[in-house]
Amino acid sequence: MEIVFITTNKNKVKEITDLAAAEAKEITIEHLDYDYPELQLYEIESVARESANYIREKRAIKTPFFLEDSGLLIHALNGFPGPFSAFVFDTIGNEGILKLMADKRGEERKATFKTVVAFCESANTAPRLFVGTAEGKITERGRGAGGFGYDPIFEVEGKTFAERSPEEKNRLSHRGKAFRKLLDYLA
Ligand code: ITT
Repeated sequence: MEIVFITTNKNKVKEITDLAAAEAKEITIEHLDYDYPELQLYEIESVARESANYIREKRAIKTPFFLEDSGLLIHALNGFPGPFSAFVFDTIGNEGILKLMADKRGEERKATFKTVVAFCESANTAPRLFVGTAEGKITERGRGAGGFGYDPIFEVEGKTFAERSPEEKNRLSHRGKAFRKLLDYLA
């Protein structure tokens, strides 16, 4: 089975193709670098669903396809940056987040990384959503050279995602969990 993964983010493509190669040999991921207009909605689920609806209404893209929207939700900041994670990363970046968190200690540094995969079997079927979350905390400073985006400041079980191998990150990550739910559904 061949599925199209729509994203502009090459790091996501690498993680998803690694996962599919390791866990679902019968599935081939075909990457489509299509920059759909991403709506600024207040829930990551809504962003993923409406992006998939936009694409299926265009009817220009082969099915089945999926896309995903991810975001970092910092508990002490009431879920910020959440659905605005891409804009915040491009504007204030990890250094800006660390500054916002400067007076936060212990439990106050808790955060959730979330991925919502939206899968469309055909242009006529509504997107089906698969959610994956990773619970962690915001570090005091960036650590590690792997991964991408917020990985150096997001710590799970003692290490940041940027300090982990790609396999370890995929085992623990929001994206790994959401994508494995899609694989279970397809199986
Ligand atoms: P597409 O929408 O084209 O898929 P994007 O990079 O815009 O690509 P998102 O909106 O889902 O993707 O990402 C929101 C932000 O969160 C963006 O700055 C990413 O770099 C970052 N991000 C997403 N997944 C991440 C991960 O696993 N680890 C660290 N940062 C991540």
